Amino acid sequence: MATIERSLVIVKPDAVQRGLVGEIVGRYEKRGLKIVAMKFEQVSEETAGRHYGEHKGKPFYDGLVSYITSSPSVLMVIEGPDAVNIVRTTNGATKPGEAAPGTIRADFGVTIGRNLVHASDSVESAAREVGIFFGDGGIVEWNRAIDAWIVED
Ligand code: IDP
Ligand code: MG
Repeated sequence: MATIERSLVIVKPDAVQRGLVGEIVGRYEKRGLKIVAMKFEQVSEETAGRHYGEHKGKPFYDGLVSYITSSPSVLMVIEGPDAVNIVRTTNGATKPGEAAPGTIRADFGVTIGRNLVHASDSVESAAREVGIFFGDGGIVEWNRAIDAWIVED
């Protein structure tokens, strides 16, 4: 059986402003992933700088920080077998124009600068990003009654 992983997911400000929170969160739930943390918050510049530290110095960095801090986001930790890869394939390619139909970024987006969602790109990034947003707690360990119908033993 695949390893259980966690991914830090952000439903970004454009998705919140457009009223797509339910639609987007529902896609992760329906795929079979499990929510273990969730909060609604306007990300500060300091937190955005830590989260997107790998992009500092890139031409799009300032725009990225002002986008992510411009309005509230939904921050989540999502858990499941291969969760890092499964969340990223649910989100689709970074550029909506290159994202496969049926993915969040293809179905709701047209431009890279408003691509609706973030997800960790590796187990190591997930650990770092979960620490940034949920280092003070907020992760709930819980048993989901239908798990046996989603994940085999
Ligand atoms: P990812 O979100 O698919 O992991 P990254 O390359 O890590 O993609 O970039 C982080 C975020 O930075 C993207 O989701 C997007 O919001 C933004 N971004 C990346 N490249 C560009 C760009 O060329 N123009 C504007 N925004 C960009
Ligand atoms: Mg990334």
